[in-house]
Amino acid sequence: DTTSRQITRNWGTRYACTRASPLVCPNQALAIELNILHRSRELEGKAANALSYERAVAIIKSYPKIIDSETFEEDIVKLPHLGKKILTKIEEFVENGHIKESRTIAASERFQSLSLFSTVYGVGPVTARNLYAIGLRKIEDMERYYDVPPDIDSTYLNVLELELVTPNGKRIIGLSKNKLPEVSIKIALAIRKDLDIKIPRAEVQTIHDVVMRELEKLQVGCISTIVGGYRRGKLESNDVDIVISHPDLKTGAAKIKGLCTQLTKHLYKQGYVTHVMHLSGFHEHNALRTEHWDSLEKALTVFVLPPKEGGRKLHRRVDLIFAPPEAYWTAVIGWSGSKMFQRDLRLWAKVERGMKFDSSGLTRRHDSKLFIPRSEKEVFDILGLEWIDPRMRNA
Ligand code: DCP
Ligand code: MG
Repeated sequence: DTTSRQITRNWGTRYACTRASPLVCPNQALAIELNILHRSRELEGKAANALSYERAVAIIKSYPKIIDSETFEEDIVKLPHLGKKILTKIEEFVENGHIKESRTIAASERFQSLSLFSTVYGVGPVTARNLYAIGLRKIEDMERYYDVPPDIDSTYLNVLELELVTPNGKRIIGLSKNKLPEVSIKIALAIRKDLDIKIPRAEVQTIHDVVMRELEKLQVGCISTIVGGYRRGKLESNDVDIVISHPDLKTGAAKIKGLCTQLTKHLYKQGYVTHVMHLSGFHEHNALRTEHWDSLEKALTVFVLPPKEGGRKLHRRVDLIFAPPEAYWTAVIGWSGSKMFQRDLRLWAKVERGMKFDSSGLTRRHDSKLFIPRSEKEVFDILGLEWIDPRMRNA
């Protein structure tokens, strides 16, 4: 079938969006070692260097055979997109079963602290390095630094009404724009233990069903796709990502406009949404995810399901992304990931096709002509790309 042909044939191509990349690859241990080098460069702010390692990891993920001394000489050294330095690291792994630099870095206090800090939602490499520089090392240090209350339900943030109720009952109203990222970090720290617990597929579906059931009360006939890692086949997710639209190309855009805020408020009133990290169209701060922020309406929320008998309620991160009908399929692709797959999709569109791709649409560069794809497959067709199944987009 298409997928197995892609796996055996396309692994050496330049763009991640032309390769089939399974969730787990035959060289997983090597990918993990190289990823440590990628992460450390990223955390240290060495963007170009980080990207070459990230690309190397992506290439390894699509290589279908075990890399040993034979396949290394046969295939890997001939890859035009792997630099000398990285080839040496791969060779070292083939010979010794590990990469010395990766082990040293993984064991270092600095890498461990920076990695830990950046697992907190809203903390990027720059903030992580700043926290380290002023002497913070552990999550507990961060909790003290950000003055996080022990109980999440006592920090209550309602971005919709722009007020924060602190544990001692103080209400801060009218938070300034540049304070919001800090509040998001506070919330993320407060619910960190919940966020560390991954979300199984069944619960992802339940959350999706609740969201769509509630949305139906506000606007009938909307359509949706669960995207993100779930769509790529991950058994457990860190958050739930849902792309929502209306199928009517004529009247749908008007129906979608403002619906994101409306739904978020509704879910909040129903007790499903407890906190809002970011709501676009309300507060345009770009501090959380600076890369490739599209122009779609979205709500990044904290969500709770009513606890099962004897269970406790778990806070989950749920992202709701609203696309106008003409941008539904590009939004579905853009939010399905992986990050590298998307990056190369944009690059492919630009370099090979003279087009601009992002979640909010597909346009021709020279005259900005907008394409209106009717399906996900059509986006691939317009871009001149072979169809890649979402479960094979784990570059
Ligand atoms: N995305 C992107 N570029 C970014 C951030 C996100 O292209 N800088 C897209 C691709 C991701 C999708 O959005 O797959 C959802 O982002 P998540 O952070 O939720 O990542 P995943 O859903 O892939 O994994 P998980 O949520 O399990 O960590
Ligand atoms: Mg996700």
